[in-house]
Amino acid sequence: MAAFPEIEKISYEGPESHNPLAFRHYDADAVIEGRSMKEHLRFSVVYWHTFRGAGADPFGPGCAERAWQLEDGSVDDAIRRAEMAFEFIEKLGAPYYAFHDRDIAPEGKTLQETNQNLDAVAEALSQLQSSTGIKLLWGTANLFSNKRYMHGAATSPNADAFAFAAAQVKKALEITNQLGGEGYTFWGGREGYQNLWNTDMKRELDHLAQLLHMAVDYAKEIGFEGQFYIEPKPKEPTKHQYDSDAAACINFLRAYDLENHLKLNLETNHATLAGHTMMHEMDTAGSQGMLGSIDANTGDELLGWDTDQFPTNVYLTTQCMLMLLKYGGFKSGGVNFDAKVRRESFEPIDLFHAHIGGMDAFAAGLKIAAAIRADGELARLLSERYASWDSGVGAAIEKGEHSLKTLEAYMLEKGEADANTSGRQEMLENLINRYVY
Ligand code: XLS
Ligand code: NI
Ligand code: NI
Repeated sequence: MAAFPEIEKISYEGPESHNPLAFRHYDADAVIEGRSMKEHLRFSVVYWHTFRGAGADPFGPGCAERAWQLEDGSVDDAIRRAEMAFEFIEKLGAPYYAFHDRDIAPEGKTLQETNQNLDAVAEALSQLQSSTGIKLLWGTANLFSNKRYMHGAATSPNADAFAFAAAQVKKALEITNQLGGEGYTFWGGREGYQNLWNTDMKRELDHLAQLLHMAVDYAKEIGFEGQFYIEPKPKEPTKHQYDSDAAACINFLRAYDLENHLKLNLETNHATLAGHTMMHEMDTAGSQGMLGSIDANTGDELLGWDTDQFPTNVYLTTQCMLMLLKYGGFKSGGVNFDAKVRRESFEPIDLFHAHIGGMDAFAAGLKIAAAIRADGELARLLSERYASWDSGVGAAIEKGEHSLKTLEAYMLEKGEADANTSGRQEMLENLINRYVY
């Protein structure tokens, strides 16, 4: 059964188009900085929001109309849903998708039954992947919905919750590997705390690192060569999530000898919940060689939680693409729409509008970022600002030729530091707007 019989494949019609079901900027094969838009952006559709979400919020259940929600919870239902999911992704023209184990297949009465369900749906997904050419960007395990994880999974005080999580990660890795997944993500779920009186933070962090090491070891064992990611988020569901932002994650990975095995999967709304911009998070990760993938969405300035809205702000996507290009583009990750339509957008077609808008906003951001780079003015002004480091005392400090003593001698002789120059923030913001509109 087709879920979207009235929708044709979405095509590129150019910036002048008024067709809401066409791309105005995303021209998959157009080449920018030597790569096609498709290769730069590596768009991915998420199973959880798009094919499992129904728009529930804390005040009411979901009211979305979804052909694939008429379900009895059987494996057959899950397979029908998978077929509809692939119809959607194919018509949209996104090359990738991403899932949690529990998104794709129902839990059985036992772990064994659950794993069999996963095997059956994975078989169907594998066929759908080969008939459509759509690929798996990354897989992950849902270690937060089931009540056994109420206190966390890897960081639970209950060792059996850890053991169950380990079993789940093992199976999710096998399925991801079987489906040729290009990555595997760890988002902390309930790994954090609500109250320090009942929490042994150090012990919990040690356990989290142990689970990640087990995953790295098992990946080697089964020949999984995809990239592992850790996804920072500062709060929700716990008051304090351990993987709170890019800097905290990088510190954690280094402290536990994991920095060569995981990169970061950064999400816009998580960055803003942490009090950062996405640009900041991408620069933090990129400058440390840890920029892996991005979960593309946005928050609402007036709402304080993870609303996971689709990104439509071209200023934001320009910043993301500037950072991505600065660090050489994706090696394994992609622009993964970890985003959901709002509760009031309950019709199936809204899923197309949402994704088309997100893809176009990123494609426009890519074009603008490439234009900024080609022009070179921003880069020139930036290097000018640091010119004092290119020669004289600055260059010598950078080469390691100075100490506190020699710098004291230098300053005693010179008497006062050279005058500062203006930061020119307004001028630079105006400069960026020149390319944006
Ligand atoms: C939740 C996270 C989640 C991860 C995958 O806030 O963004 O969706 O991306 O577990
Ligand atoms: Ni996410
Ligand atoms: Ni999120």
